[in-house]
Amino acid sequence: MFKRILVANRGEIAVRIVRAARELGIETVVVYSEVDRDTLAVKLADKSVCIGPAPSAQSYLSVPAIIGAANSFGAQAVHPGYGFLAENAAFARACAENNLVFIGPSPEAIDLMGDKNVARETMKRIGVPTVPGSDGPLTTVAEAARFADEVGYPVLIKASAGGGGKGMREVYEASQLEGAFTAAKNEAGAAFGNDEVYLEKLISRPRHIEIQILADMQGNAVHLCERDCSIQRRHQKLLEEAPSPALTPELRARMGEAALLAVREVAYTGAGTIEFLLDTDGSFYFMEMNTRVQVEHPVTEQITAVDIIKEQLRIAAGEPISFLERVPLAPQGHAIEFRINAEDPANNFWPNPGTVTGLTLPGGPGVRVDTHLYAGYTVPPNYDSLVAKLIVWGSTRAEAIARGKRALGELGIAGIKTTTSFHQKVLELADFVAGDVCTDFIEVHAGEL
Ligand code: MV4
Repeated sequence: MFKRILVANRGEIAVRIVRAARELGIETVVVYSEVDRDTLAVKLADKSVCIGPAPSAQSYLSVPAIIGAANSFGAQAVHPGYGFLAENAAFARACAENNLVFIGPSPEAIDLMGDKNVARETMKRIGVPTVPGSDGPLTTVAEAARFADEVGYPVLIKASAGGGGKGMREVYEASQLEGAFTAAKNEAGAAFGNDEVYLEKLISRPRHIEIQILADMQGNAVHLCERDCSIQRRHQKLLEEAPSPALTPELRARMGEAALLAVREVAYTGAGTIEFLLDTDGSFYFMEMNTRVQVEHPVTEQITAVDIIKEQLRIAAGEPISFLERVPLAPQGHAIEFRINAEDPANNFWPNPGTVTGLTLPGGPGVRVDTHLYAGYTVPPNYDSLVAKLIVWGSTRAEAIARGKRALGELGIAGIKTTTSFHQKVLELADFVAGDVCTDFIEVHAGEL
């Protein structure tokens, strides 16, 4: 096992990684930018080093600064967390070239899954269900029109370098196709430096169901059930739950097996997530694969009693998955995560950084708070607005909802506006309580939220 690792991230995930490492007897070095000098991760880590000014490009995205810090502090490995360099194959390669273990999959796996069209074609080839659409990238409007006629409108034009909703265009009839095709290519070219696009039939009112997987270097690959992440706003997840109210044990087994097919095909190691679209008729289709630990990993931890970050550290150090005797895992109870962002829901979720003048955290049975906040901490304006994750667990979904209402009521973050009140409203909606949720939930219920 590693003696010392470098944590190349900030905020709640940096705290989460420091905690998991400490419990495994691993020392941590946390890097920070000048505005993050007083963050909780810096206080909790064994060592810390300032790697640059606030702008991410000069700090958390600076490969030389991070590699340099890891080498000068004698770290054996680097944990990238999520965001920043977590899915950057060049960074993974730079770590390897500097004798540092990148805590994540191979650069090849990152590159393969980073190209959404190559990922889709790979899944098609190995028999993972994919949405009917084009065979590879679209080069001309005529080709796009042919595939659109073949699968039937409405269709979705997607950017190969996209993901997370960027560079997508919905097309409802043939007359719109040329304009949408050209716009999607221009947007993708401008945003990613790669204007390649492909086409899929539009699945209307899907659920976003993602399967968590872990794979070690001994060839063991397991899935840890699903998360339902359908409640999103502008492709930003707000609330996630596990298991999904829409899955039966049979559907869970089929989606889990599909996810493991993908894992084996790319010789994946570490923690990963395969995202699916679940149609209202129970059909599911591959959407994307994320080659990082995700923000919402705690809901999976709560229903499987697996510490995903510790498993990542064990796998990266060459150890096998530690809970194989418990596989296959069945969900135990129900968990819901509420993303608490420093944003003002009354002002179009506009960021609301500032000093936390008072902090009251909820507790009691089935309540977990993953946060880097403390009373007196100042939330900087420079980074993502996530400041806390409130995760509740209940023996049933109804108990988890009741506990969520109770815990959200206890959560007190004075000095900044947060999304707490938004979540309290969601829990009051009959459609949510009934589990009747799909990706248009926020739009459909905008008037009540
Ligand atoms: C889709 C889709 C409907 N049909 N693909 C959104 C970002 C990226 N994960 C792919 N996404 C979608 N792909 C087909 N063929 C609908 C979405 C989508 C979505 C998916 C999951 C969660 C929220 C979403 C919000 C808007 C669109």
